[in-house]
Order: sequence, then structure tokens, then C-alpha cells
Amino acid sequence: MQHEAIPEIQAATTLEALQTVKTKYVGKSGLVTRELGTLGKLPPEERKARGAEINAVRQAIQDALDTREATLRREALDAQLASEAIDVTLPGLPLPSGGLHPINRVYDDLTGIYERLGYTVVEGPEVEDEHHNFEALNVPWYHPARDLQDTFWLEDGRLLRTHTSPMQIRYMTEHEPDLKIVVRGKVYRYEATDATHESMFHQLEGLVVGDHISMADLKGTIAEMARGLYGPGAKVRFQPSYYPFVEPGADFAVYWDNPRGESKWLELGGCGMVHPSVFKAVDDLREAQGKTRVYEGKTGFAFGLGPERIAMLKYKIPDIRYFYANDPRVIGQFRGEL
Ligand code: FA5
Repeated sequence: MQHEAIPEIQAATTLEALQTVKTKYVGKSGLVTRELGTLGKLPPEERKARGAEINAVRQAIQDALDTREATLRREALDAQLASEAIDVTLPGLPLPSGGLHPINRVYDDLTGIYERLGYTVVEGPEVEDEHHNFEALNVPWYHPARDLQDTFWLEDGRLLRTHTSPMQIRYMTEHEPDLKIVVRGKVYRYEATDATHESMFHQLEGLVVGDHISMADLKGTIAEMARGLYGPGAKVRFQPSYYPFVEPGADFAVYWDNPRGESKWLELGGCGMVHPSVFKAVDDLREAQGKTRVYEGKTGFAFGLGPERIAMLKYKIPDIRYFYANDPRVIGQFRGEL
């Protein structure tokens, strides 16, 4: 029987085929098992020898089964590994990745410049009260900016800040001079949109307060920013302008030259020397909170600009509304750029 079983075992090429052979010989009603069952019919003196004989056969078959099973399992594993082998010469699949929004990249450029000049970067609330957004900034009740037409008012009397300047008030109420900060964040205006105006946009606000701060410091700072953005050849231009929270006030533009020979003045934002009424409003707020009055008699400058303008030129985006339309054809171009 062993002589038949062993070649059958060797011939089994799958685990299923091997199981069939196993059942045939050593299963519950297999040939060897049945043979053992016949022992009882033998005369007692033959039983022992015959029993040992059959057990030896069963053991030999079982050993052969085990060996073959191990071989088949190893072969199956080898085949599986071979079929799943990684071809390291195949080009990789590109991983989809995000990217920084162009406005954030411009912000990073700008705050990088100011951090190197020792400024602290802060953010503030987008929902503001009238006092911080207008009154404390010396914007009178009859100023057109306070009109319903220009401000998104909330039902509770608060508003969406129309500029980042209210953070001047918040920061000075909390901190004593000397200070140098830039504020980054979103602002909102209820106005018709066009290629250069959005109802939600961004600003970068700067505020420096100390002793003997002058207009020359302001101009030097804006010039330093322009050089940081557009290289050593960048020029800046200041034109008198009016903002209630500064005196004197100015608008500033940067003359930028690029290798393609396109060069022009880019109107960036407003600036000026902090108005004494603003320092007084801050001291009033501080006093109401039990803090000391420390701002009257100080000097400082402030500026505010729109990073969208810089990003539109830098990335050749012709319409400000593309930044926030969530069109993957636009934003997708900034994938992977960090
Ligand atoms: C202000 O908002 C002042 N708070 C700036 C300031 C700060 C002056 C500190 C003096 C001292 P203005 O409304 O001009 O100023 O806006 C500043 C800049 O924001 C503009 O130069 C422009 O770059 C940008 N901006 C204004 N309105 C929009 C708009 N609708 N869409 C996109 N950018 C805008």
C-alpha cells in the first residue's frame, strides 16, 4: 500500500489534490485506517506484529504527506511572491498634493520681510464692533465708510471688519510701547466686485510705536519691503492722502521692474503717522480696563496694503475674483508649490 501511496503523494501538485490522497489512505475511512480495523479479526498472536506493520506504513505515508504539504505550501508562497513582486524600474505614480494659495505665499513673503526687521506677526477677529473698526480709529459717524453701503453689518450691531486697522487698537490696548507688529487677515466690504475689487479680500497692516518715530522711518520701512519683494532696484512713491486715523497720511506705490521689461507703478496701500486721537482712544480703553495710560505723547506710523495686488502681478492673474472662485483650473496650478 505504501508503494502505491508514496507516488500518488509525490504526484499531487496542489494542496487540494494532496488532501484527496490523504483522505484515501489515512482518512477516517481510508485504506490504512480500514486495515487497522481488521486487526480484531486476526488471531491474537498475529495481531501485534500486523499492528506494528500497519502503523509503520501509516507513519511512512503521514511523513510523506507532511513533507509534500510543506513543499506545496512553499511553492504556493513563492508563486504568490513572484506574482506580487515590485518592479522598481516602473516610474512612480504621482501623489496628489495640495499647495499654498497664492495669497498665502505672498503673505509669507511679506511677513518674512517684516520678521527679519524684528516685527511680531499677529492676527485678530474678523467680527468687530463699531468702536474698534471706526470710532477709536477716529472715523466720524458721518464718514462714508460707515454707510450701510460699505459695511456688512450683523444683526447684533457688530460688523465684519472693513480693514485690519482695528487690530491697531486691540494690540495697543493689550501691549505697552515700544512695539512693531504686522497684522494679516481677511477683511470685508459691501461693494460691487470687478477685476480688481472683491467683497472679501486681505490686508497686511503694519504698526510701529515708540519715541521719536518719524515719517522717514515709515518711508524707509516701505522701501525696505519693496526691495524685499522686487529686489534692490525697487523704488517707492508716496502721495498725500487722507485716512482719519493718520496725520499726515499718504498712499504708496512701488515701481517694479522685471526681466521681461514690464515695469510700472503698483498702488499698494495707505499709510501715515498715527493720529493723536487714536492714541487717546487707546488710553481711554486701557483706563476703562484698569490699565495705565501709556500712549499719549508717543509717536508711531501705520500702513495697510492689499496682498491681492501683489499676487495678481506676481502670478499673472488678471482678475482678483479668480483667487476665491475655487476653480481647480486656477488653484490647481499652485499644487505642490509650498
Ligand atoms: C485702508 O483700508 C486703511 N486701513 C489702510 C491704512 C492703514 C491707511 C494704516 C493708513 C494707515 P484702503 O481702503 O485704501 O485703506 O485699502 C487699503 C488697500 O486694500 C488698498 O490699497 C488695496 O490694495 C486694498 N483694497 C481695498 N479695497 C479692496 C477691494 N475691494 N478688493 C481688493 N483689495 C482692496
